[in-house]
Amino acid sequence: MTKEEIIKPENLVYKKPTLMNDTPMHYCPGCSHGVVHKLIAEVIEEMGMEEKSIGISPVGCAVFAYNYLDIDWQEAAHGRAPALATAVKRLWPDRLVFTYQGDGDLACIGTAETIHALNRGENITIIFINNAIYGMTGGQMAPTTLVGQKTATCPYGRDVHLHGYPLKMADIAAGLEGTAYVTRQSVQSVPAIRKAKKAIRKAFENSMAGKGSNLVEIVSTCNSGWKMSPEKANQWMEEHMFPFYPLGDLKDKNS
Ligand SMILES: Cc1ncc(C[n+]2csc(CCOP(=O)(O)OP(=O)(O)O)c2C)c(N)n1
Ligand code: SF4
Repeated sequence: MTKEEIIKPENLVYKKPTLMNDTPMHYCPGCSHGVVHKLIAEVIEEMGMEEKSIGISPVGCAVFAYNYLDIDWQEAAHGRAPALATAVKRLWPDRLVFTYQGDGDLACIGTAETIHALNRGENITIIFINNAIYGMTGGQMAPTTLVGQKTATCPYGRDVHLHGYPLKMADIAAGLEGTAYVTRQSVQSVPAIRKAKKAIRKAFENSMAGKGSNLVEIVSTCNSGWKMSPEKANQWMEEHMFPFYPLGDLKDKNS
């Protein structure tokens, strides 16, 4: 195939979303965050919402999400993204408003904000990156750390007698009256990435249609925090995370 044929639109198999700018990402190679950013950018473009999307960025490794996607952003204090998203969506009901949060941000310091925003049925989407650890601060135990999983603050593994059980936030969300769509996805393979993208699209469409709150959990890796190579981290996630956090839709009010 000649170069001219390769760049024909009908032969194009990969294109960087125009919403993703050229700022080099600070994420570790192999991290799930970059893949999810790309999916969000693609969905916003496909929905034609480039000028009407507002992301609420967290505290955690994704704190700089606003540097990579050329949409409007508001930075929230640690854990408060769903409260801020509530205000933004109520002020601008015609905007696509989503939060982007890690498990420390969403399921620890921000548990109350998350549960109450979802329960109120705010027309927002929460993108929840569950990598079972505090990535940014050096790999401490998170509420979602698996039983037996070793972290900087539980070097002998999470012990239920000392630390309690991992929180299944999507299961909690699915039981709340205000949620329209709750799903658990992953991005470690091409089929998984495609499914995750469809889930993000459905959640964003629900938000715009005023159907209630949407939670898209992405079971993810933190290869640096887990002290594994990216490949080993994906394998570990499939073997250990997926049995405890099974993938698929937990709730879809429209189906
Ligand atoms: C009020 C407050 N408490 C604690 C911190 C320290 N802190 C920064 S990021 C973080 C946890 C991040 O973990 P997570 O949300 O899982 O995101 P990840 O880095 O893994 O993507 C903590 C505790 C802070 N910045 N502000
Ligand atoms: S520390 Fe973990 S979550 Fe943070 S960028 Fe690196 S791999 Fe990703």
